Amino acid sequence: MTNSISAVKPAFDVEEIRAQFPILKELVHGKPLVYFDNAATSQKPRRVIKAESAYYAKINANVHRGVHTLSTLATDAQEAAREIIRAHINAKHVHEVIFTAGTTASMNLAANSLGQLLLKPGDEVLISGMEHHANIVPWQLVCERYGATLKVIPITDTGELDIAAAEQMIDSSADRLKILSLTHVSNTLGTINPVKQLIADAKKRGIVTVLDGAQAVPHMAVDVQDLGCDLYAFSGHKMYAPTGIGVLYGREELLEQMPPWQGGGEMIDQVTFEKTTFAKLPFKFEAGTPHIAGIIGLGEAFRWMQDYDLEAMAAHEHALQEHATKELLAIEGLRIIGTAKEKVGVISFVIDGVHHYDLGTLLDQQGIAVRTGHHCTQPLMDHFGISGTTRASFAPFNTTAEVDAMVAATKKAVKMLR
Ligand code: 7TS
Repeated sequence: MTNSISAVKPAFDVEEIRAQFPILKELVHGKPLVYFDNAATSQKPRRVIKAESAYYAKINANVHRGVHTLSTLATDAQEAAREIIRAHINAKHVHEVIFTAGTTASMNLAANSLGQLLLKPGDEVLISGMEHHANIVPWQLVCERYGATLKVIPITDTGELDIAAAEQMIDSSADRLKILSLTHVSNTLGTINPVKQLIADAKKRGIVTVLDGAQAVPHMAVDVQDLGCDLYAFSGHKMYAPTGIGVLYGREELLEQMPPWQGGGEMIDQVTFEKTTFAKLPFKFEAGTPHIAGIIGLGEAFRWMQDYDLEAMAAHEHALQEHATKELLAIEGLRIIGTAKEKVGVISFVIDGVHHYDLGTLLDQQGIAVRTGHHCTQPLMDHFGISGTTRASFAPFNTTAEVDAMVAATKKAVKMLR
């Protein structure tokens, strides 16, 4: 059977895609915007902006509450979005898709609920040396609360997981290791981690597996059943959807066991002052009024992505990354941070004698938006002995000409700064 995800897609046409992003017509400092900060947040196609505003203009009402028409329409639109997301990530059940405020909120839910369910003094949680702070700090807080220890898989100088060390850590700590939580794709290095293999190893030992998919979902087809993970977190705003909305996917059997994290309306079955019983999945984990407009926008963003061949999009971004790598390396004293074999369209670099902040400021004056700094991966910066990088992160609407503009502007900036 062909569904909207597997159907044949039109050939990849960057100009056709660009035309759908209104912000690309904006000027910055009088120059056409070159937006290379997609890993921080992506731009939004017109369809997503329209879907969000249509909710407010036509069907605004709270969900799962009223019997009135607008509430029913809003509920239907929200739950239709949940089904689109389920199909896109190939979750088995629609109630395995939990709406959160974003990856950070998803990881806090995961850490707090799993901590309460699983951790006791002497237990261990395993992460890696390339994690975003959102996959470090929640575990630190929870480990401290339950007397558990946070362990870290080392990374190599190319910015890849040390797989032998990871396997050894998983194998040797047997009963103590309760949770493995890894980034699927590194936001700073672009590295695509071989998570499937590690998840399989962890599963054999009954270790619960969590993936931070913030940088994966925008760039590749993610199939949670194929990955075999227990939980999978991502943000809408990095995949063409609004800010303030994200997802925590969870395998039904585990979600059933996990205690709720936040309490309030919508997540209950019965409340008395003595005792509360909780709602069924997914509502047990969705306390309070959700970001309904954001959910509808997220559904539309997935629909938008499904109109294209995700592999063609990824190939385009990868080609930009390879072109940028080749051209930037011609600059004397420039070093790429993150040279893994398997990378998405993210390129981080440092230049001798040039501070990333100064470079970012000069690029901005040319209308070029890059991110500078530690990218919320301070331990990773420590590993490389640097304070930050300049990072360009690509989307399907970016072009080779834009990469050339960035390279030319970087060369000019280096002359000024050195
Ligand atoms: N995990 C990864 C891998 C991320 O890249 C980010 C955001 C987060 C978690 C947190 O996502 P949020 O939506 O909850 O904020 N990364 C970045 C970045 O690279 N630049 O700005 C935000």
